[in-house]
Amino acid sequence: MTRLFSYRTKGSMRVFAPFFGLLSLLLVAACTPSHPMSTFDAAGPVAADQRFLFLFIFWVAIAVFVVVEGALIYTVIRYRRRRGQGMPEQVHGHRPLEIGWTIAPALVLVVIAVPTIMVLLDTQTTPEECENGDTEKCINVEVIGHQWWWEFRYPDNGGVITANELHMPAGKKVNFLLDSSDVLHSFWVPKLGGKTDVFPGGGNQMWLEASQAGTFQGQCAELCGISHANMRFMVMVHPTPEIPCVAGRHQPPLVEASTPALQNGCPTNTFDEWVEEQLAPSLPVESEGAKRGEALFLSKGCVACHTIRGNPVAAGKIGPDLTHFASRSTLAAGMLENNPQTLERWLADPDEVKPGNLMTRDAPVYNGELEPLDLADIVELSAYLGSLQ
Ligand code: HEC
Ligand SMILES: [Cu+2]
Repeated sequence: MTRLFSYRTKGSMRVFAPFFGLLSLLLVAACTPSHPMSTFDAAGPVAADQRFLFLFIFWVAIAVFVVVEGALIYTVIRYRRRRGQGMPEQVHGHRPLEIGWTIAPALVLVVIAVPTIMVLLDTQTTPEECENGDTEKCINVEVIGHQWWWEFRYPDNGGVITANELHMPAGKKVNFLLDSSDVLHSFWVPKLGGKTDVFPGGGNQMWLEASQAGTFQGQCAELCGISHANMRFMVMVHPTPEIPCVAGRHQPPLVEASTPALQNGCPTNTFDEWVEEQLAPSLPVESEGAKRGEALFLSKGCVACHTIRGNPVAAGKIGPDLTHFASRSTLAAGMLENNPQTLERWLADPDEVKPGNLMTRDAPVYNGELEPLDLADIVELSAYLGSLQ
């Protein structure tokens, strides 16, 4: 008897083991402690409204499922064929039922439509404060998608231009004017709100507000070419007196170490201080190595694509603005933490970091039109760019 029992258990285990394995794999996949891309971890009113809509519709759908499946199962059992039964009565049409199952789904749709339209109207239109130019309550930021990096311009803040790091104050609305320099992209910061397409020619708009200070991860959400998956960005939400940094809440998604600008994943200065720093011209270059790097930046063709304000020759618009490059925490649209080692790695072979990037394709030192950079060039260029605080 015991033998038979244990034999049986083994047999059924053999059948079920793969299912249990798969189930536990799925469960383990749910354990992401930092979940930087989770739309359920809403950190602002837009994300919270959208999460509410998702959950609301989810539960309405569950209710519909239970009622429909319940009716189905009840009918199948109650009216099943019984022994000795002849052909059941044949009927055609049933007006009250038909009216019922037309009105009921329409009501369900109305119940879903009302909150959906309310949230849509609220999140898809430019907030009044932004249209009035009330910069105490709302700032405008122009977002320009490029293959495969992001440009951010701050017309309400003296015209600051940065790349790959979006800065915003906590607790204030930020209205985004979306434009693309090449193909379709999509602007997405999962914890702050849903994605919006970015068209060449512009025209799309969305707003977000962060109710926590800290760092959030953004990502292009529209397949835009070979390095689409590497088109990320960081959102730095600066603390305010009302919304200070909360220690330990944020795990910086892309930056491991703390930098002077970032402690425990939270910006150390206020948004206005950051703007002031960005508006200031870069400090004059001091060390010999950095000076040689500055000369290389001109002679190696970098100036054709990169702007460094204060340097009249460096006014290129094709690549990211590098004016205060050293103040940025990440490099190459969130691919690497920004430090001298990673910068040298990027300059030695950008394609190794970011396959297909347009700097490798078009910059003369990488595409063979000019002598490639040697190790000394790379170290000096890195010293120069690293001095652009
Ligand atoms: C043909 C235009 C072009 C030239 C010339 C060029 N770059 Fe770039 N550069 C780019 C583009 C485009 C990117 C963005 C790449 C990406 O992230 O996909 C970039 C990115 C960078 C970045 C990273 C910026 C950031 O914010 O992440 C640095 C640093 C940089 N380039 C330095 C240089 C240096 C130094 C030279 C000269 C040796 C140079 N570039 C020449 C187009 C160019
Ligand atoms: Cu993309």
